[in-house]
Amino acid sequence: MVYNPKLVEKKWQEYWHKNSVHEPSDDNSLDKKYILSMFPYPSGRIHMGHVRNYSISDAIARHYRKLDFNVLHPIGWDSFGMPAENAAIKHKLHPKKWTYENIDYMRSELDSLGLSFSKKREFATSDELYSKFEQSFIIKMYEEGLLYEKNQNVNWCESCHTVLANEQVVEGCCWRCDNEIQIKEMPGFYLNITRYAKELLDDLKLLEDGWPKQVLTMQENWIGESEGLEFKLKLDKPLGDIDSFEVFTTRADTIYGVTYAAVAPEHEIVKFLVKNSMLNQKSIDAIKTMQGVSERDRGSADKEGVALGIFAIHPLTGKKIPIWVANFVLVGYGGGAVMSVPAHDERDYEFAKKYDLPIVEVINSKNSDLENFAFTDSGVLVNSGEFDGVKNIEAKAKIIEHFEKNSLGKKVINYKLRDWGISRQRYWGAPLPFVHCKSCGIVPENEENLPITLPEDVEITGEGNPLESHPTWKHCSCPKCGNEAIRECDTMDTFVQSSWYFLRYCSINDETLAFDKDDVDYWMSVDQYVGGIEHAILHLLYSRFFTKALRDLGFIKTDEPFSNLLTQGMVLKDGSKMSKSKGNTVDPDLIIEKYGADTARLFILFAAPPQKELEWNDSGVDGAFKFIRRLVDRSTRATKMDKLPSLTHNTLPKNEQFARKKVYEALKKSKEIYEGGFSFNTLIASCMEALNALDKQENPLIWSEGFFIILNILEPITPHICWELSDALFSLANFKDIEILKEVFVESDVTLAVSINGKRRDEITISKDATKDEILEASKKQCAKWIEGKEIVKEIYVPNKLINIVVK
Ligand code: ANZ
Ligand code: ZN
Repeated sequence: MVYNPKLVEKKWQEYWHKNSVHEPSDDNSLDKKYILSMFPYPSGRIHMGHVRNYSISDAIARHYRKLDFNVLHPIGWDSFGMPAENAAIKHKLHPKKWTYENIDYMRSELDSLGLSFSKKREFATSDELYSKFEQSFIIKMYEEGLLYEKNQNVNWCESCHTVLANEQVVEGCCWRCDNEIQIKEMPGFYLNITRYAKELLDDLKLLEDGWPKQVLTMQENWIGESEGLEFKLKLDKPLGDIDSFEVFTTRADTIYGVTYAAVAPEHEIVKFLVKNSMLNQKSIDAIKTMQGVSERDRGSADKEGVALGIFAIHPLTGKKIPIWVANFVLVGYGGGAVMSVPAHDERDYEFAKKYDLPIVEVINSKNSDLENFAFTDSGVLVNSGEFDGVKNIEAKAKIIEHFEKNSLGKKVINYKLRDWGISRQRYWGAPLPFVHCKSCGIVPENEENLPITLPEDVEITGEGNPLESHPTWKHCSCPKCGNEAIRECDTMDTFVQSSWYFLRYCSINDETLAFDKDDVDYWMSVDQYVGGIEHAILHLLYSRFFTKALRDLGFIKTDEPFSNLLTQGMVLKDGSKMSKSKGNTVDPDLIIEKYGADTARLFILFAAPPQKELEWNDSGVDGAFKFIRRLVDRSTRATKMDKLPSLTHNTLPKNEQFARKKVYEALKKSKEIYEGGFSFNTLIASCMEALNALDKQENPLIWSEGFFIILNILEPITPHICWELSDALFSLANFKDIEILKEVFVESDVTLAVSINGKRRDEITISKDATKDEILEASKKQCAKWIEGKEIVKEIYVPNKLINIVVK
């Protein structure tokens, strides 16, 4: 039999498609599994990372179908985003045309891999229908105060005329034109993700068993909860209406060590001083420079500051402390100001040394060396009034209590998480469904006008927002008062679309509803999500937020979208990540053309555990192909039958028992790996061992059974050839759960070590049922040459272990 993957694969892909083999049932009483891989961005062609991602999720989906679950394994396209506009600029292609042509091409590539997607549910997020539902959610969120508009500092590229995401700023410059970015205050829409900070953090516990520890930790740190004291520092002389400012400290125990206060460059006090000409030009310039640095870069920059010439009153000692502006104080955290304790905080210490500010020790330790370092460990309080002598951990609680009792401040919990800015000055995105009216302000569009669609006649130059410069698009009438109004020209961040696509899959492309409530109830949450670790914070956090928000708006009941998460490792070649820019990519199409999809899938799943990096290896691909060819070749040695042959294990010859054991070991593994770890590589290795053991067998029944089971195990991995061979040998009766035969694993013989005078000489293998006398007899026979001519003094037998014969 020759192996011709092209013929076989095309045949079965057509068969699956024609017979809707992979479409889930709409019977919502069946046990379900929702298996999802992160949907692709239609960049043009699939790459090996896609092959890996979808081979993993496909194997899992096929496995659960075999166990009779109702399986949903959908696919769609994350199709809004900047590359489409860049293609428009570079190749003069319309983003829409570029995107949908890419989708068509990539769909055919995915088809050629034989992936068992539930295709009736496919959609692209740039479809107008998808925007319609998304815009309606966004309006509901706006009405609930979950979405709001505000002015905030953003990264701005003057030459590209657009806001950039933090990820698009490379060393302070625009990733596209290399122009230095500016920090600019601009209006934008923000989703109130911080309202969910606590729940997002607490619910990570629900994911402990299903998500990689690393991802949980990254989310925990990103949300960044910290408990501390919030209080007001009074100014010694008020500045207009400002008579105090708020600070937040996690170290209330160090309060007596405060020697100065520091505010953010954007703080209202600074604004007041500038506005009222209370600072000299040099100070103003220095503050401007600080403001021009992005928050992320401020953390690593040298400590910079300016004395403001004003003072605050220490809340416990009543002493005057100078107020500085410092570059490391962030405006959006706590009150945007800090009480500075140089003796016990590294940043404050560095700053105090630089500007010659006093350093007062309040936590005592033999190990401290305040001449050279801040002391940040624990100890006992000194110079701290009534709290002297108290251990600092206890003092923290006591001082907070003191503040609360005297109404000076309160215990609070702060989060690092910021609200999610979703406005993008881009064309190829979902329009934000709002208008700006002179008399009514921001007004959401009427539901019946949705979707607000993009105009197709645009000129995309890379300069400015094409929606802004379109001659007519933005002019509209106010949904509230009917007067002339201007449409919001920003579009939504594409992460908004990927925050709920998994809900849309639950119903089949409904024209009137985003999704059916009952369907979502049935399918959610996703039982197994598969995707790259690079989404650990962005997409995986946004989706958790969106799910909770939609739940609270009454659309769904789900608390967490993804019960289990597998983060697949990268595909490398020559030690570095496969990427176009490095020129080390391997084109999946060429591999499929040369070897077939089954080989590509087998190699990808065999080369490494799915969570680990995978090094591309041409000879490994060749090896995978040869294994399949061998499988095809050996299939002739099995007898055609439509169920497992019945064999009586303990009457079979030893070698046949051994071969059966290898086959059933692989079967056992095939059940175990899906329960945890997904180590396809070890499963495939077990199949290879089983085939090796079968190779030495003559009995066609042993072959039939072995083949029946191996094809069953490999179907999720190399589906085409397994369907082909199964069809020929077993009439497709094969792909269901197979019971593990226990008797195959029962050992009928034991092996025992035999010693003479305590020295190990040999071993015997004997039936488990042998008596002590039979065992001793066999031992003496086997070790005759050490016993001959000697007198046996003693015979020792330790059951299941050893025999010792003492001679003289
Ligand atoms: C005094 C102090 C003494 C502090 C000490 C630390 C050690 P988390 O919440 O863990 O990040 N802080 C407060 N608001 C800030 C802001 N807007 N920008 C920059 N830093 C700010 O840490 C909170 C600590 O970071 C606070 O506790 C404050 O410094 C500083 F020995 O107050 B601490
Ligand atoms: Zn109006």
